[in-house]
Amino acid sequence: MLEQEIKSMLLEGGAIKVGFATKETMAGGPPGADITYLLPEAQSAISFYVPFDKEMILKYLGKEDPSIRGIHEEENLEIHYIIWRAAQRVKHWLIEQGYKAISVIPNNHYRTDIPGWQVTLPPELSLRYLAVRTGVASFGWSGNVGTKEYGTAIILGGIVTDAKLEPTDPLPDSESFCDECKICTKVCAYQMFSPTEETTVTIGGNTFNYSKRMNKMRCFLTCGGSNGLHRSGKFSTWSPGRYDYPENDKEVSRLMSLAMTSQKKRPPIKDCSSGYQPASYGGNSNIQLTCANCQLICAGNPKETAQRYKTLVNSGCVIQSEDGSLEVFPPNKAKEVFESMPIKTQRLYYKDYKTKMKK
Ligand code: B12
Ligand code: SF4
Ligand code: SF4
Repeated sequence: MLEQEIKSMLLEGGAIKVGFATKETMAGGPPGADITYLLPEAQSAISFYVPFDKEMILKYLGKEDPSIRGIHEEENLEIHYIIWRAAQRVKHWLIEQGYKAISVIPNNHYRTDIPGWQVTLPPELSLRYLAVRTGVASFGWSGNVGTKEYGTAIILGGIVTDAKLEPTDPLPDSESFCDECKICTKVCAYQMFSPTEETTVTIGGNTFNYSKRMNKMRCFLTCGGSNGLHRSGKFSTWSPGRYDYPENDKEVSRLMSLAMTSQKKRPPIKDCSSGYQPASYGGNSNIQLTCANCQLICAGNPKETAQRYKTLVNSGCVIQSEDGSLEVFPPNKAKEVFESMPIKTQRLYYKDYKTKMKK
């Protein structure tokens, strides 16, 4: 059976769970659910995931040591390679069997044919929609998908093919890991997703809910590394940026041009990993991972999630030294160290963009 062969290959390649969708089970959803965008002849799609290491998550959230950021980044990139290699193996095998197949590039790849794609970030195929419709995972409030075993700390893979595969069902509500504790909303420095408002999508006759995206550029600013300080001032991501919280879309836009320009003038973060260059931006932009808090905070069970939250809020704030290396201090000490830096250096990480806007 095709499905069995595919499943075995993916599990052997590092996947934990595998599911299947068809054109029919993905029908009627948002454009991101269209499996024929990547392959017009597509009849089916395959979903799978690979989890993060649980011990590393605690070290990363707790900023146990400045070297952890680089180690996490390398783990993240390695998981993406595992996914890509597993997907490519299945793709090649399907082609050898006489089918057409395409592997979904797992991240940072958008539909650049859509005007304004740089802000709306439309996926070629939404791996989250595919995962929830196939029952590989279910939606968490954050919009990340996950399972009771791993929470949302999983990375997704996918393949589309013209082979006709038997679809699998979405997980029943009783199997959902998300109890809507909303801890994920408390750890996003710039509140990319709403703590109260919901988005509902219907895919293949099934309805799925997750939080409304407020403005994706809020994540771009924080997860992209321009800003790190949480609006509470009590902890930061791994980014040394310290900009005030943008209250509205206008402030987000202003901060986008200002903070991203300053970020380019900072030394690259100096640790064991130098980041990566996503193809959608023509390889001109180097990303070093500094956040993923909303994804990594959720362990899939309330006890471990609470432990991760406590670890993160007590993890301190990051400051960058002149040579690019990062140091971690308690929040008040970090402020003191920052304010003792030359004004020229401070301006790489903070500017009063709000007062300037009002004038
Ligand atoms: C675009 C994108 C982003 C964007 C926007 C995220 C979003 N929309 O929620 C940004 C840069 C902000 C982002 C951030 C992150 N991402 Co990201 N990202 C993606 C990407 C490419 C697509 C996301 C997606 O499914 N969008 C569709 C839906 C979910 O978004 P939506 O805005 O609600 O869609 C609405 C409309 O836009 C419209 N719509 C939907 N699709 C389309 C398509 C078109 C063409 C149009 C016009 C409209 C449209 O309909 C929806 C309902 O109104 C995927 C890779 C992939 N190919 O799937 C990774 C992915 C979702 N990212 C991932 C991760 C891990 C992250 C981060 C944690 C960052 C990090 N350090 O890794 C954060 C998490 C933020 C969060 N809480 O959601 C993982 C998530 C894993 C998981 N467990 O869920 C993915 C699946 C990558 C992977 N291979 O695992 N991401
Ligand atoms: S932290 Fe996890 S369980 Fe809690 S609301 Fe967010 S996604 Fe759901
Ligand atoms: S990755 Fe970080 S900045 Fe982006 S939505 Fe999640 S918590 Fe917010």
